[in-house]
Amino acid sequence: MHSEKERYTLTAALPYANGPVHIGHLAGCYIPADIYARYLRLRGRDVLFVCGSDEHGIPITIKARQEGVTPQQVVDKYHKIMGDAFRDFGISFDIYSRTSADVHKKTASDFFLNLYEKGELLEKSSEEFFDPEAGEFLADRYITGTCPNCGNPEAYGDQCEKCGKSLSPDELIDPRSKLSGATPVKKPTKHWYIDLGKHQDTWLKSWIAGKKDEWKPNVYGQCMSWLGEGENKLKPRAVTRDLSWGVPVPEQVPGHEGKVLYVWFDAPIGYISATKDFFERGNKPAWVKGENWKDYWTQEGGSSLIHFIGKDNIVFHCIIFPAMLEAHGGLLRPDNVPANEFLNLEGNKISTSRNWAVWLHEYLQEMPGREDELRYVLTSNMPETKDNDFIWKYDGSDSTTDSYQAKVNNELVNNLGNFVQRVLVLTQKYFEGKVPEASQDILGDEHAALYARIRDSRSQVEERLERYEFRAALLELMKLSGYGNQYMQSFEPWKLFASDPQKTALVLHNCIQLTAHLSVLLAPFLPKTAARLQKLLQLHNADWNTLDQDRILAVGTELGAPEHLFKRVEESEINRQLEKLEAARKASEADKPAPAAEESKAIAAAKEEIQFDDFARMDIRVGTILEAERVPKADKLLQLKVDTGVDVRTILSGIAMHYTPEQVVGRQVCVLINLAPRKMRGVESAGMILMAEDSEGKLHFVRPENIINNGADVR
Ligand code: B3M
Ligand code: ZN
Repeated sequence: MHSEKERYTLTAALPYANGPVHIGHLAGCYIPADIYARYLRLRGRDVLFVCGSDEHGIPITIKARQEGVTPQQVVDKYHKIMGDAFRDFGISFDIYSRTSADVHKKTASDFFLNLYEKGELLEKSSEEFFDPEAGEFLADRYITGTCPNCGNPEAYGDQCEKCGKSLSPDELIDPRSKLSGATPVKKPTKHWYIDLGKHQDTWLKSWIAGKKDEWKPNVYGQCMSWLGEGENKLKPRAVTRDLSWGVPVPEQVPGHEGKVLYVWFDAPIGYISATKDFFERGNKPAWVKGENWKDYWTQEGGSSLIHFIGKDNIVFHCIIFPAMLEAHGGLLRPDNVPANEFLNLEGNKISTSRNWAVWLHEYLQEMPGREDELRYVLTSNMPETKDNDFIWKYDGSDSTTDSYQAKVNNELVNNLGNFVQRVLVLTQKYFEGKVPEASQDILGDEHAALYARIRDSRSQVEERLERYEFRAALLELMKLSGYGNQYMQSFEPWKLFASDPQKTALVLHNCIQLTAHLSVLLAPFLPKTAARLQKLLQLHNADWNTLDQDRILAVGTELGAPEHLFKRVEESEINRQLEKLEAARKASEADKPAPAAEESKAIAAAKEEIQFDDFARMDIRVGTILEAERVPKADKLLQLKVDTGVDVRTILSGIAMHYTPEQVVGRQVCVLINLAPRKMRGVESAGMILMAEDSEGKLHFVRPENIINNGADVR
């Protein structure tokens, strides 16, 4: 999507320091940014990844009033909580700075002065609401009154939270100041504005139009919707406010008294100040090759600027901040802004006020050691192209295959963890834990196929990462792990060893090499797991070039003692999380009407009686779907590779109208394995997956209540 550059300035949105961070923040921008940063570093690119707390703005002062403390105390508290949570989840910022830092105040103030002196700012007077008792101008949020729409007596000057209507303070009936309770009066005041319309005409619109094929469609579309013509052209936008909490308007500017920079003016400059802060601290990691902030922000520095944000911040990063940078002169414009959509939680919008959230600092305490698990679940469900839902529990139903529980148990434990564990155990058992000797010739084509597959997966992962398709990249990697399981299963080294130790050596050798490749490919996504795995493999200082070799580990390398990379998540852990949400739901009155009762269905009459022997002739086993793909020209069929415990086999199943291939991989199912094979569409299908059909004709998998060993008998 972009030309390959050497230098990158990566930013992740500066979170407001008025509360802790939750899973929506993580999935929306911090995880994608971190995956990308880690990937680029592994590739040896010059990367600076910056973030920090956004510590100005009305939400902070409101929080301070609620808690009876100063704004500084509020931001100190949350700056620490957020910074710690990011660190614990392995979000590898090169700096986590803050906008109350001196370096930021100076940078933002100088930035404003630069624009002011260049004549880039318009000065305008307007009438704003003022509290005559407190002697302060009032932000819309500081004015309450009765909603003209629903009669709520506690509506805010910008919105009624009861009926959701957007308001202006003028519309409130009987408006009052939150500071003193006095009736606000209008008072003239002067502010500075950035002339967005001028930028739109001279370069902004054509610049954005040129990003049509490069930026995500949702981002490009939203930008274009702001850039109308005539009446709908961008209007001048105020960049100052009459407040005391914020970066003061510089003293050189006449009329600066009592005025601060608008929070959305100072916050994005925070990315630049964070960069300065980083260089001032002076402990530069090897991947940061530049010498000072200019290398990452000026046009001469030649860096590629990428903003990672959520969709609600698009206009600020794609229109307003670029206009500010342009007005300043000499600075970069963003190359890309891969904004994500929103993550919902259990079917509802994440809400701080209703406590409908999974808070990171709580998760860390309640599910310790499971940071990579959450990273995995959030990445594989990342709201890249549409809003997505986070669900805790796997109840066996279709709608819960993407749940936390299913993802951890069926994908991390059963696929990746299981493969690694088997590789280590068998190497220990047959070859004293050392990478066994491998002679090329015994396996012929099959041997080459494994390495070709590894190379192909690597280039797929790369391609997806370069295009910010993090879900797809992760899926590719998990498919490679599934392939590893299947490869091993097809040779059954635990049986093979007795008759052919040499071939067993080769099979295990190859599985170990595949594991080594996985350990590197995994590193951007699951950094802690990758580090643990590399330690077990004695793989030191691996980077992306390590993947150039087919055989990463030398024969004779001693592997660590087998361990489980992932722990199965227990019912009780999940229930605890659900109970917390239930409590939050009860605490907030905003209850939804109960869903309509299901219609009764026509149930088929019973079939004729049979004897137990008739039933006993059927050999039904529990198996796991390892791979799935659509069958060309057959709408209804999925071609599955299933590990039945007895073997790995191909089964065609008529479920393609109900499930996508991605949805079924990793699932446990029940399989009739002694059904006579049948050829369909030129493929032989050996067995049948058991499904239940509901009243709407939808198919559901029949499967054990808990994940159990493959090959278990169903009777
Ligand atoms: N603090 C809004 C947010 O947290 C804002 C982002 C600033 S990025 C410069 O969604
Ligand atoms: Zn209302």
